[in-house]
Amino acid sequence: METQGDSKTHREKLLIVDDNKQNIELLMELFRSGYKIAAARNAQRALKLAISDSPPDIILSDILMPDMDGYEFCAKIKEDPRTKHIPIIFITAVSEVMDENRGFALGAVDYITKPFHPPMVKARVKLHLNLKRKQELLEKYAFIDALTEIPNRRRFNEVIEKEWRRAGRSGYPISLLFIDVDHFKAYNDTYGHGKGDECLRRIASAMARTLRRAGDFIGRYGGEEFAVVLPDTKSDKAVAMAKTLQKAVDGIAIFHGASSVASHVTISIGIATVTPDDKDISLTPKNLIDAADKKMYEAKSRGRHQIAY
Ligand code: GH3
Ligand code: MG
Ligand code: MG
Ligand code: MG
Repeated sequence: METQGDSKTHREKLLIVDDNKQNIELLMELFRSGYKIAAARNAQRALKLAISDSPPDIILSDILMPDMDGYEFCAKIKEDPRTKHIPIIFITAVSEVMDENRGFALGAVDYITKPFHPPMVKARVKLHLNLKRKQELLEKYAFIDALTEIPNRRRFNEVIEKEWRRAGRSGYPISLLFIDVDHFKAYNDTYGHGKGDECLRRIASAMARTLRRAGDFIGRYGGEEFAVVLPDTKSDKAVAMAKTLQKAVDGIAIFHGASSVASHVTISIGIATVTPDDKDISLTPKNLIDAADKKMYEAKSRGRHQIAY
C-alpha cells in the first residue's frame, strides 16, 4: 500500500507496521497530508520495504504481531548496515515499563502507548525526523573540509586506519601519496589569500576528478597539503597515479608569476608503499605517512614539480 500526495516538494516517507488493518488506516489518515506513506501488515514485509529502492525515513511499528514481533523486527533493522540509521518508534498497547525499556534497549527512538493522542504522534514523528536530518548533516560536515569540499584530515585518519587493517588481513600493499603545492606562500603573497583559497579549491577538485577507482581516496591533510590513499596498489601503479594527478593540476594552469618552477601552480608528490602485516604491530599507518612525507621533501629538494618514490 502506498499513497502519494501531489505536492512536488520532497516528502519524507513513513513506514507503518501493524498486523491490524484498522490501526494502519488510522495512522495513514493521520499522516496523509505531508508524508509519503508505506504500510506493512507484517514485519517480514516491512523488512523488504526498508531495503527497497525507496526506503522509509522513519518507521512506526506495532509490537504484538504474529510471526515476528516488533522487538525482533527492530533488532533486525538495527543490525543491518543498510537500515540501522532509520529511526523506529514503537506504537503499542504493550505498556509496562519493562517493555518500554526493552524497546529503547533495542535501539528504538521513542515509545508511544495506545490509545494515543493523534497530535502527539505527529509531533513525535516530526521531532525524530528533524533530529535525523540534523544528525546526518553533522556527520557530513564533520568529515568534509569547508574550503575545498573534499574529505578532511579526520576522514583521512579513519580511511588510512581502515585500509591498513584491511591490507593487513589481505596481504596487499597500500600506497600513500603526499601532495604539497609548490611556492604557495608566494602565491598568497602575490595574489592575496582569496585567490589562494580559490587556487586550493581548484586544485582539490581537479585532483578529486582524476580518482576513478572505488576505494581510492583523496583528502585535504592541512594547509596546502593533500593526501591520497590507494588501497591494493603497488609502487609502479602509485607512480602512474601521481603522474596523472600532477598532469591534472598542470592542466588547469593557474597562472603563478612568482614561482621559480613554472609559470603556473605546480605540485610536488612523495610516495610510500607498504604491505602491512597483521602479525607485525610495530608497523603502523604513521610509518607510511612519515615515509610519504619524507619523499615529498625529497621531491621539493630536487627542485619541486617532482615525484619522489
Ligand atoms: P614549498 O614549495 O616549499 O611547499 O613552499 P610553500 O610556500 O608552498 O610552503 P610554505 O609551507 O612556506 O607555505 C604554505 C602556505 O600555504 C602558507 C600558508 O599561508 C598557505 N596556506 C595554508 N592554508 C591555506 C588556506 O587555507 N588558504 C590560503 N589562501 N593559504 C593557505
Ligand atoms: Mg498488533
Ligand atoms: Mg606545505
Ligand atoms: Mg607548499
